[in-house]
Amino acid sequence: YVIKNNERAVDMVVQTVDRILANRHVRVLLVDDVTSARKMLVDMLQVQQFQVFEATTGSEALDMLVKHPGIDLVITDYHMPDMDGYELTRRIRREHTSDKLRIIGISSSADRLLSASFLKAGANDFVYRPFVVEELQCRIGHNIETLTQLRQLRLAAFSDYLTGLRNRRHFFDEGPARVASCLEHGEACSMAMLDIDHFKKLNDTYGHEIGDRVLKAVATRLSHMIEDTDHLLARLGGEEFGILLAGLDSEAASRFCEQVRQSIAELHVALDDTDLTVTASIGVAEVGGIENFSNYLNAADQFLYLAKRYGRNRVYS
Ligand code: GH3
Ligand code: MG
Ligand code: MG
Ligand code: MG
Repeated sequence: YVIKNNERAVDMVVQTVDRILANRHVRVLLVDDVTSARKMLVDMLQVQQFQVFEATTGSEALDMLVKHPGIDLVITDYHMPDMDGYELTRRIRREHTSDKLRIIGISSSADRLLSASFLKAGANDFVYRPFVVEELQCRIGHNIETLTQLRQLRLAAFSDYLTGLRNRRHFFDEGPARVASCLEHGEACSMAMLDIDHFKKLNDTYGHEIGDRVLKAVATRLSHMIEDTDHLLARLGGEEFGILLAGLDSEAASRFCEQVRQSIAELHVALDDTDLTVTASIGVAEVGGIENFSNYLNAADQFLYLAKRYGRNRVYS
């Protein structure tokens, strides 16, 4: 019985230590015009290993958020000389939604309506001074936990489960802005669509599990090839992948895709008794004009169809 209790105590210590270690990645901006009040909170947050940033006014806080884009949590006082805590909260919320940045209001005012006003302005939580340290720590902890969960959900929603690549949703979410940015800067941009050749046959011959392994190997190879570039890669579905080639005109994009094609043809997926190889066909279309994003993908798909028709294992543009 005693041993059991000890185990539980050890578990709790381990959990607390894990949580505090995780805090080292959390950036907190503390906004308060009173130095002593700020100092007390800074000490508390630093003991918990948070990365702490400080601002003495609302405008300084807004500047900080621009300078340090990774801030996760803002803790702001209500009474401040240039702009009050509500106004700061409202202004932060114009740029930062609550799934990306949490805000906790704090005040020593006796006005009991303050908390509702803060929450209405967009704060996630509010605490009156003098506060119980443990309560504030819990509220901070819950806000960080919510943020982490939202991030995990967002990541899962935009990732392909099998390959770990970005998925179709991400491609369509992110792609149009990338195209627009290329065109704005007077750069070219191309769309490539890649499809593994005779994949159904591979599945039929070796089974779905081996098929999955091949898909993962192709995905890994593709993501290595676009590493350190501005290209956007996603698994669009099945054995089809999309690559938005930022800055590349049709000719340069075709050259790049030719390297991709060769690299996939050189891939060996080890089975028990043999090595498996695959080939892929790629359609490439330069993007431009006022067409919408799915039209670009359709254009690439039409070239892909021709690449298949002319014998597969080739790039067609
Ligand atoms: P083509 O050369 O013309 O592209 O022929 P194909 O056989 O590759 O094309 P088809 O579209 O007929 O077949 C695609 C196959 O991909 C059918 C489907 O079973 C398989 N597939 C789709 N998603 C997955 C997956 O997640 N895992 C596995 N193992 N197979 C998948
Ligand atoms: Mg104040
Ligand atoms: Mg296909
Ligand atoms: Mg195919």
